[in-house]
Amino acid sequence: MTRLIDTLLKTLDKRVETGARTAARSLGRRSFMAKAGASVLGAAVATPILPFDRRAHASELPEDECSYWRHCALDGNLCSTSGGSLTQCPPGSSASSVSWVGTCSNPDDGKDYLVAYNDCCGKPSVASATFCYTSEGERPGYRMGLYNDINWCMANTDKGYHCTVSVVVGLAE
Ligand code: ABN
Repeated sequence: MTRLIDTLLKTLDKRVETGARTAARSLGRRSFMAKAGASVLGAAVATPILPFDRRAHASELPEDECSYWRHCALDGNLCSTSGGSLTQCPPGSSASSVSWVGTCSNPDDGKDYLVAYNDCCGKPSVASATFCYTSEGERPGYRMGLYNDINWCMANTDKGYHCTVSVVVGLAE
C-alpha cells in the first residue's frame, strides 16, 4: 500500500515538474512582463479620469471673499480687490503703523490665530473693492480698546484710507 502511494506521489511530482518547466519555457520573463505591462496600461486607460479639485486646501478660496477665515474680524475694503493682495498693500500705498488684531479660527487645522488688520494708507479707496464687515470680537464704540471702526491710518503721515490687509501674526494662546 505504501509503495503504491509512493509511486502515485512520484508520478504526480513528475507531471507537475514537467508542466512547470513547459510553462516556464513558453512564458519567459519577457513574455510575463509584456503581458503584465499591457494589463496595467489597459486598466489605466479604462479608468475614468475624475475632475479632482487639485487646489491644496480649497477652503482658502471661498466664493464669498469676506467669509475667508483670516477676514473674520475685518472692517474695511479688501486690498486683494484694490490692486494689492491678502497681505500686501497695493503699490503707492503704505501700511498703517497701528492695527486692529483679531482672533480667527483656521478651519484647516482647527487652531486659533492672531490676525493683524493693517490699513493701507495714502491713496483713495477703489470703488469696485469688496467691503467686508465681519468684526468678530468687536465691541461697541464706548469700549474704545475693542472698537474696530477706526481709520488706522491716523498715525501715518498719509492718513487717507485705501484698504485693509489680513496678516497672520501668530498662534493665539
Ligand atoms: N479700518 C478700516 C476703516 C477705515 C476708515 C474708517 C473706518 C474703518
